[in-house]
Amino acid sequence: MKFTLFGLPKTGKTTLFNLLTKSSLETGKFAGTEKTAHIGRCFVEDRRVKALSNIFSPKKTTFANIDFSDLGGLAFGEVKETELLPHLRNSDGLAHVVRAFEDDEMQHPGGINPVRDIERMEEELILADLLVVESRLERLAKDLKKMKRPDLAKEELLLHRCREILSSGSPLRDVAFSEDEQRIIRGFMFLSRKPLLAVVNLGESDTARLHMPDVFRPERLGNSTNVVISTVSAVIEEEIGRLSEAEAADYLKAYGLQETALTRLIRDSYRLLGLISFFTVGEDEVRAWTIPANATAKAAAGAVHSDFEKAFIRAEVVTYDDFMKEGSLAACRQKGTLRLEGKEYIVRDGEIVHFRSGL
Ligand SMILES: Nc1nc2c(ncn2[C@@H]2O[C@H](COP(=O)(O)OP(=O)(O)OP(=O)(O)O)[C@@H](O)[C@H]2O)c(=O)[nH]1
Ligand SMILES: [Mg+2]
Repeated sequence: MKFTLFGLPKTGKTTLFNLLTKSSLETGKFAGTEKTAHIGRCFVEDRRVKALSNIFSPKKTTFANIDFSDLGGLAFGEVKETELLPHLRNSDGLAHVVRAFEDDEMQHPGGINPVRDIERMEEELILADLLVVESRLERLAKDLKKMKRPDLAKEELLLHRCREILSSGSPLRDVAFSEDEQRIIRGFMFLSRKPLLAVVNLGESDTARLHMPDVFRPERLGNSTNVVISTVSAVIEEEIGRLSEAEAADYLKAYGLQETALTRLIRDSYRLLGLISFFTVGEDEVRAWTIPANATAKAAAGAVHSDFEKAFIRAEVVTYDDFMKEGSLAACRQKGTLRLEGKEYIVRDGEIVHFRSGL
């Protein structure tokens, strides 16, 4: 699963990328914006995995992960034609990094105005998709003159519908397409159909607004669940990152926070992609696995190993909270909180699962 960080120049994309993926790419006020992309892996902080690891003392503890890529800054008007477009198209979700911090040494086009920037970037995504639709429709019209292929006619009809939506200024994100239509649509990798995370990068003294991301939600984005606004201050996160674990915990406590904005941001991206975690535990490894919400136990087994999916017999399942109450799988089995489930069972976030297979 991959998220792409993109946005106007000098909004803090690379700073955030470094924090998310523990990388050390160069950032700076005066560095030129390079038209390049970097990719890195981000581990999904999860206190539950840490707690399980404390109980099992396994040889290895593995967190879930999401990949992030960091693109060079894009000016308004550039998105539809940038050489970085394939990176945007190839990602599962888009993370638009929006500048809300002031800095006299770095100009921001039109002055700092995050709501306007989110809105304008949305227009850019819509426009980029509209151009794809137009050019495909032209091609289809030519082909359909030569031969009457029903599949092409169907595609044309569908693209006419997309054109209408996009030209009215709406994204494709929340449009309900049939399964058949979705198959056709998928190939176009439309930007305005991807889940959107607007990451508002706040100045270090702007901590009050860290708690109110929705003040940055433009009205025209409505209340789509496929758009999440997340606030962070990259500079504060950099400071926290320099502290020891104990100091960081004190810092959070002093501000009455449960977790850092960065941790929340990672969780927001996970949620936006419709992903959940389940855990496998043991002396060898405690591990979080990523599956789509609503995945069956059989599919979850497949995430661990394709052979488990094929030879699936049953899954033993217990919720994280029930497990923590008893402290061991044996005790949960005795209490009856460890359940036996079949292959159609829908695995829920935070469940500890043990697969029984015919291997
Ligand atoms: N004051 C302040 N400065 C920040 C913040 N986030 C980033 N910066 C600074 O802004 C400058 C640019 O940051 P980058 O992370 O390189 O920005 P970018 O969006 O990757 O820039 P381009 O790739 O050139 O578009 C650096 O000097 C950062 O330290 C912030 O939250 N507050
Ligand atoms: Mg950068």
